[in-house]
Amino acid sequence: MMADAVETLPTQQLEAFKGVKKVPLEEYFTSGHRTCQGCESALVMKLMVKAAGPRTIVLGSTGCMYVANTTYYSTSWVVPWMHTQLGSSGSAGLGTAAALKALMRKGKMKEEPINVIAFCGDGGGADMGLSAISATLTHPQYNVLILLYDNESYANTDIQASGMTPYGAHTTFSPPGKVKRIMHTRWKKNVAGMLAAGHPESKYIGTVCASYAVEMMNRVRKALTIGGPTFIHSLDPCPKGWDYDPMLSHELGELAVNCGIWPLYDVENHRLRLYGRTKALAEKRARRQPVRDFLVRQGRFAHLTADDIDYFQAKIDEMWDKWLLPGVLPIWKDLEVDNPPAS
Ligand SMILES: Cc1ncc(C[n+]2csc(CCOP(=O)(O)OP(=O)(O)O)c2C)c(N)n1
Ligand code: SF4
Ligand SMILES: [Mg+2]
Repeated sequence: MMADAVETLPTQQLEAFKGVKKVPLEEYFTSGHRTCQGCESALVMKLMVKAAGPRTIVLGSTGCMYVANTTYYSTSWVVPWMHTQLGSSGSAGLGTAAALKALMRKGKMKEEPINVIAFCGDGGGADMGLSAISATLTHPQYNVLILLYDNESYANTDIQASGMTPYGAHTTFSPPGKVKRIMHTRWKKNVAGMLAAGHPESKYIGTVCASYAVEMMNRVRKALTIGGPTFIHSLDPCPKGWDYDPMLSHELGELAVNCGIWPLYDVENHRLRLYGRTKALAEKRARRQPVRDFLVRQGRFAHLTADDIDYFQAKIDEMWDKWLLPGVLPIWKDLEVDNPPAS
């Protein structure tokens, strides 16, 4: 018996930009927003929609990228844009893709491939809205990209710790004190790896960093072209929450990749591929930078002692030396086999 084929709509065929000179000048996220100087998440919005092009609908959950981009009847979005509740980017994205499909099927809209991108912050996506994103990734019949912009805190409400806040960071929920120096002791959640491991219906899951802008845009183009439900996780330096001079945003993104704390990879049609600087590190063509170089540039880690930094480095080394898929899957390599029962 043949299984019913999943009915999907065609996607836009967006070829990779072959170098920065091939990137179009048109902007679909323009000036007039009110994000902080040096806000990398604003750059992510700009590059994301530049990569997607004009026939795109963007949805976004509450957070800096909602509040600062749509203030008092003004907006920097040139494409259609809609706000959705904190925690709802998955549902809003899936609902929009389903609605477009139904309208086209009923002849109420011209049939054409329209990109649907739903973005969320780490609070809205990696914590509160994880279940809705997971549900979306189980529906292969809808074309929707979820982009999680990760500034490692609930930034818009004044930098509360999220599941994505790194070990030891000073947030308004974890201020270092005289009695207890490290208030935030959890290692960052591994969202892209978790989603890739658990969602066989998704044909694209990847990580990006806007310091590598063309590579980042090409991941967005790839996800939209492959279609179905897809997911991209972006690490975004945030001058306010990470407490550094805004001119360092680009450098901090590079440092996060080069010290191995933020591995760049694609899981495309279930095949894992490291790319860019991460590939060079894994192939030992480049050396991992000490995480100290990344930490000392940020006020949120100013209270860390040399021992704390050693601990941080040891945890990163563990990601690369002990994980089954280095930097991707936090299951340790040494396979334990239960002793068979004595017969
Ligand atoms: C259900 C709900 N709880 C709390 C809030 C208050 N709130 C608005 S934005 C925000 C922070 C969201 O953090 P994140 O998703 O990481 O986005 P960021 O602000 O960092 O860009 C919070 C807690 C809300 N809007 N809705
Ligand atoms: S707090 Fe951070 S994420 Fe929010 S607008 Fe400022 S720099 Fe951007
Ligand atoms: Mg956030």
